[in-house]
Amino acid sequence: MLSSEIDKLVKITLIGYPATGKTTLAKLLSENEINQLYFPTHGLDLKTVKFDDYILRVWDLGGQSTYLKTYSKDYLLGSDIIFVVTDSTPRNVLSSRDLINYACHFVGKACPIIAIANKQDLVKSDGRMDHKRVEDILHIKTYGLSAINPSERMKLLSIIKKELNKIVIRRRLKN
Ligand SMILES: Nc1nc2c(ncn2[C@@H]2O[C@H](COP(=O)(O)OP(=O)(O)O)[C@@H](O)[C@H]2O)c(=O)[nH]1
Ligand SMILES: [Mg+2]
Repeated sequence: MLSSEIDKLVKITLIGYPATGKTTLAKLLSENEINQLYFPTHGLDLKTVKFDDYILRVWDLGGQSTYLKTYSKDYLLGSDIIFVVTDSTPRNVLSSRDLINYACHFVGKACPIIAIANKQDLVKSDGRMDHKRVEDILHIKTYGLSAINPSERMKLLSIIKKELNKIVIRRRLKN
């Protein structure tokens, strides 16, 4: 691989408890059709997505916390963006704080950790929190999303795009 191609390779890492929507989010980025059946991810699922002239490598680890504890070093290190995915229920949002602290401990300031308050389509029907409330609790930048809705793909890409410029600057400063 040419060094100019490596410059354009971006590692996006998804973490979050089971069934929060990580795999759906990865599919939203990489596919047009989204299957709403729930198949728990075992081990690691890697997806590659071309965006502008970047190659996004999306790492979707099985949500079982044992996986994260076992593989966190290989999994989290070298990430350019870490998305912490929550299902926006109060309980899950509160638990996700531990994951954020854990990820922070590993990557420090080297990589942005961004929360996705997923399943926003259910906010009105079952008392889930909107993204602002989630952000107040998590104290990191939080975006609301409904990963099952294919029309949200552009929103997700624009979230990523905002970070891509910063990634390029961070890499230049490092070299
Ligand atoms: N209503 C709703 N369901 C969602 C959303 N995102 C994911 N799901 C559903 O939640 C379940 C778990 O999703 P999945 O992506 O497999 O979760 P993962 O374990 O974090 O990878 C599936 O049935 C998805 O269809 C969303 O934005 N809204
Ligand atoms: Mg999964």
